[in-house]
Amino acid sequence: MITLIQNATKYSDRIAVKSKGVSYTYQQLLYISKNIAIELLNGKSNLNEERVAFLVPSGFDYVAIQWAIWRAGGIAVPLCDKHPLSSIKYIIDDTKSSIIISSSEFESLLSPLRELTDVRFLASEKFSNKDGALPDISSSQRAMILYTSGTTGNPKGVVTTHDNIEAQITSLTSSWQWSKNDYILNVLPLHHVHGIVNVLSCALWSGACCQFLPKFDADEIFNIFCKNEVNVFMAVPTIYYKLIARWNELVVEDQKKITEALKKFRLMVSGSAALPVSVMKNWKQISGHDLLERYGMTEIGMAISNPYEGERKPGYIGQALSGVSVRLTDENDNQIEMGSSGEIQIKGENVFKEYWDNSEATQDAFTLDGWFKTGDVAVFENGSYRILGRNSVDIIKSGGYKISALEIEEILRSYTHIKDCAVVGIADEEWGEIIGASLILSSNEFIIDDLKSWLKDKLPSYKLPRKYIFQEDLPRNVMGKVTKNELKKIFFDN
Ligand code: MCA
Ligand code: AMP
Repeated sequence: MITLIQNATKYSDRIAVKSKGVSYTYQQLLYISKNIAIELLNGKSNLNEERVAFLVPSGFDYVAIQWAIWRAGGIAVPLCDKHPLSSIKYIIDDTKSSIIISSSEFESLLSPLRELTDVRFLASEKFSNKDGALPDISSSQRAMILYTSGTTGNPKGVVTTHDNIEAQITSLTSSWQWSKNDYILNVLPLHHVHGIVNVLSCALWSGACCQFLPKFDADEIFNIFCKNEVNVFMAVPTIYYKLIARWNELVVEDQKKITEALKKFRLMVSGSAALPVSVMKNWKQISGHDLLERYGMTEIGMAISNPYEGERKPGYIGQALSGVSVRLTDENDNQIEMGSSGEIQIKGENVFKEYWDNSEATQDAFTLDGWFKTGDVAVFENGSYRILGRNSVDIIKSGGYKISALEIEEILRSYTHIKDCAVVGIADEEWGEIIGASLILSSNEFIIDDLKSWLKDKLPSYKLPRKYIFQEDLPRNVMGKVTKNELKKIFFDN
């Protein structure tokens, strides 16, 4: 049984979702998702974990399709509308999706995929009312695959079961005191845990309302806030940075109106990347709120959080969430002494089941006694965890997105005039990090604008390098390995 969906029957007349100015009740969500589920089943009694990829804008259709896939026994594979076709095709091939659902605006983007045999293509606008029975779904069944960048090779599919997702939801709804009277604005992309679990699913679990804004727009967000309906907001630090910058540009009268609305909020959360202390302070001045910073990862949902009640310490991520076990370890996976720094390792029902079709990566991700190795390094001091960095310089966090330097390097090296390259994250106030690429050219016919337009078909906008330098050779150690920390300094000085 999928408790999230079962729960909805308790709230039938309440508003579940608002999108494009239309309100949908829980009853409508249940009715429409059932119709779609029956269409997906197409005469079968259960999809039995078939993968269903879907590309629709964030809004009611997204939620109805996600629930329909779950109700039909499928695994939901949300695609990202910012991805070029090559990234989308990679996910569809990797998951061996048997059904692709898309809305009309993505029809032409996806049209080259129509040559794939054994895949049913469905248009999200064309679902009709159908009668039929839905299968019983076991909560241990696989529910979702989200793609995440790693330190090796291509992005990996993170598989969570309904039990995993439920554990992630209940830990947050209890810790942050969600209730049916809450109303959240969802401005986050819906192919990551932050937007899917922390915002959408926690709201629907609680009988609350989730309003969608498909494209980030600071003015539009402030307009919605000033209607005094929204009382919970969650975003990445870059979004708070952008909201602060926009607020500072407004006339005093508009600033006051926004501040008055924000002061009435119940909760404002920041996560997915380190929250700069300056952003926390500036937002407090504007909104009166101490942002609640928490720490999570695609593989584990949320693990550590500042308290809902009690002091939210700037620069700290807080304490273990309920139901989540956290420890810090040395390089041999031994728990370290209090006050020393070590890798964050996690255990609990919240932790994912496996990397899709990649048992080797799954095995490598866990210790022998079953702890998930996050790769993040932290220290526990004065009752709170503080993140110090990551084990790998090859992981970049930009705008809240996790990006693999190696993935970008591999693509750059396949460009005609590039002999070698190295990619690093460069510290940036607004984006957390921006992507820097050092290029070693193999010919003087290289034109940077040609490279930039070539890359647009290969990478989503958030993975594009923003700074380029050109070198005769990359900085290397005696073993010949590129010294990325040195390269970071070179970018910094340029
Ligand atoms: C876009 N631009 C950038 C970047 N992205 N510049 C530098 N670095 C970047 N990463 C530039 C574009 O080129 C463009 O420039 C301008 O910014 C606007 O681009 P656009 O694509 O329209 O960006 P946006 O819509 O304003 O997006 C910014 C954003 C977005 C809203 C902060 O990045 C976002 O939604 N981030 C959230 C990601 C997220 O949810 N992560 C959670 C995953 P020009 O105007 O010059 O052309 S982590 C997770 O789920 C775990 C579990 C967790 O802990 O939460
Ligand atoms: P993702 O794999 O996209 O889910 O990103 C997870 C990563 O985001 C974590 O491994 C951390 O490196 C980073 N992260 C998430 N929340 C925070 C936070 N509050 N402070 C610092 N880093 C964070």
